[in-house]
Amino acid sequence: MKDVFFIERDPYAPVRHCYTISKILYEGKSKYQEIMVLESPEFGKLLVLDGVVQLDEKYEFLYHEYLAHVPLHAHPSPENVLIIGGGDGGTLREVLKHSCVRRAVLVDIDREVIEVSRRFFPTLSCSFDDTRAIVVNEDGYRYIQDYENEFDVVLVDSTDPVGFAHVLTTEEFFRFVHRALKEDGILTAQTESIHYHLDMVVKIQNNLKKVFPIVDLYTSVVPIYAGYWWTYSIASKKYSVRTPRRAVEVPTKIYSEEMHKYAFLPENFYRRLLSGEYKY
Ligand code: AG3
Repeated sequence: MKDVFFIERDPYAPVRHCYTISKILYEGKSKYQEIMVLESPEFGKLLVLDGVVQLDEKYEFLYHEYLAHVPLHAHPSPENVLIIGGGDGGTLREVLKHSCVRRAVLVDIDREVIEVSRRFFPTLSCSFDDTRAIVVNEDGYRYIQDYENEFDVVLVDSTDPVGFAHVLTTEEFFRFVHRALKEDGILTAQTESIHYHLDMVVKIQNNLKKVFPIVDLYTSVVPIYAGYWWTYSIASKKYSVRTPRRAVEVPTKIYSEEMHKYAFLPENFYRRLLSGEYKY
């Protein structure tokens, strides 16, 4: 049999990842985007939205564990969590590992992503039926505007900032999040890579700094995202975020108290990065 290849259409990366594919499991078009599920011999199933690989079964933990567990452990008792995007359920799965979480609301604009994930990605969508989960199919940017002093932690698990996801990186959006968070709340958003998207990272960090008193940046390496050195912007109203505030009791593959601390960039390098001194 001849090899079949899938070439990713990443909107911002200067390279194109090319995957060997053993099967196309699903191809469809929702109201918002093209959705594909591919089978790869190396990575397991891939979820592809508008030509961009969002996750693979093999390495998804490297992203979801960092996105969820860093802010959730920086908070002393997160009970009420909001996830914007994340329709595959991977972030929700990690959030609900915390027994202190009483309610996790997942707001994804695209119901079809959730349906596809339930059908093809059981290890990610496994928490949708948890009694603490509430799924809302709405625009997250719209949804959050109705809340004030409501959530302990907000997580933005969005696609790249193009099209409908772009507003989720603006100062206006961060002001809505700030209002929706309790007085000691924490926000984390996935914010692209250091290598290929540094301008974007700096812009988002500056937008956050206009709104939140404590802003920081942590990273993990995600082999399937072009740019690899992936960033998460974290903004906090009250708590410092560089060390966990609670014992790590959740089962994880990579996240630990030690990895939490090492995920943050050294202070001096972080400052150089944001000031534009780090250039290549
Ligand atoms: N959301 C962030 C994916 C960003 C991928 N971008 C890229 N490869 N250029 C992932 C959704 C998983 N819950």
